[in-house]
Amino acid sequence: MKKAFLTGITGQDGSYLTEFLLAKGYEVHGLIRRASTFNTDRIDHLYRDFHDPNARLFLHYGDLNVSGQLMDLLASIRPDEIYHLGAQSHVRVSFDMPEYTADVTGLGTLRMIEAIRKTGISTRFYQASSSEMFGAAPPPQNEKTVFQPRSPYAAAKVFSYHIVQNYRDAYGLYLTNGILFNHESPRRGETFVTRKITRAAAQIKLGLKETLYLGNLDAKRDWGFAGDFVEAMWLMLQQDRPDDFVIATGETHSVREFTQKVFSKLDLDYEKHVKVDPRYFRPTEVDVLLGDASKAKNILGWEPKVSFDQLIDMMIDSDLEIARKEKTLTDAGFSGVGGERLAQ
Ligand code: NAP
Ligand code: G4F
Repeated sequence: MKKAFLTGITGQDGSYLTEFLLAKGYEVHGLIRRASTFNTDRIDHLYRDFHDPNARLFLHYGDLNVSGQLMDLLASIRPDEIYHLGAQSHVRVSFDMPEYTADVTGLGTLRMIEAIRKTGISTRFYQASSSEMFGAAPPPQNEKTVFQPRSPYAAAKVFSYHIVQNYRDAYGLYLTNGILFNHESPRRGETFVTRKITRAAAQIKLGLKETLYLGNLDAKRDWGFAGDFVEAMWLMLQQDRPDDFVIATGETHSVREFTQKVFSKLDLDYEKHVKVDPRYFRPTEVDVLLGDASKAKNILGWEPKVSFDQLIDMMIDSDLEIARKEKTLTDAGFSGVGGERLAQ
């Protein structure tokens, strides 16, 4: 039985990848941070009590800013494949917490690959690189496009990308960069724009909320489905030699277009409910991301399966279900829908 070790297992991608690997027969180990409340919602449906002899999913406490423990975990688990997904992954937040972002999102990668080098284990490593690294580079972007990072998050990811390449060349380790364009799902964090929109639109539809505050509506992104993208991560580690791949849909849409589509699918007029609040603007913005994933198509045989419209429908359906439950509770006087906590 192959063993995989995932950082970021509690995140959006971690949950889809865990499902995928368990279905392929892997034993899966995941790094989680200790929190005062459980933060395993996205993987709870996959978890079996570890006393069960058939359990194949195991969680371990740790943090990307503590290197010794990462080393101990790798030495004891000895995974065949490592998927390094853990990161402070919010671009807007990286302007509020630049040093923390550089530490976790940048140095965290170095700590992981140093742990591989120092323990001497034989393993394959996937680095969650990002289209955000392209920044101001004109579209379409591919593996040959020169990075022009526009945020502390992007700068940290560029560091990780290069240190992965350097360790590959210097020490002959199997380390791969997947440069993934934005990918979304019903499990997307609620402060990323797509989920923020589908979540609020569903609440507005059910009368739980009146207004959605957004930032820059003109930014364009190449949005795919997270479930499709995790398959590409796995395919990358099945190749004979490590390499770097762009994963994208090859379509781009503006935040305005996404918003309008979501609201109109719910028979709502977005102009009546959406207000622009400059607090959501970023000090520097990435205007257009549009990926060219032809290398992945040729070498990995990877192509996206879920279309832009199907992705939106999937997210609306799920958020309507959540909003219906909230309405039941609100009508019974148990809770209300809270307001915005921070500008994200
Ligand atoms: P996500 O939902 O924000 O998940 C991030 C994960 O990292 C969570 O499990 C989080 O744990 C963990 N984490 C954060 N800080 C940590 C720390 N100090 N120590 C250990 N774990 C830590 O992100 P995602 O959307 O799944 O993305 C996965 C990876 O791909 C990230 O590296 C992201 O930057 C990158 N990426 C994402 C996209 C995209 O569109 N989704 C595109 C390109 C690249 P908690 O649950 O405890 O917070
Ligand atoms: O959904 P977003 O926050 O995603 P962003 O910044 O593109 O980053 C995501 O994708 C990257 C891949 O390119 C990942 F590496 C990263 O980890 C993350 O998953 O914002 C998308 C766009 C931006 O241009 C932003 O300015 O939407 C715009 N936007 C407009 N109003 C907003 C809002 N973004 C957020 N989060 N909240 C708003 O109210």
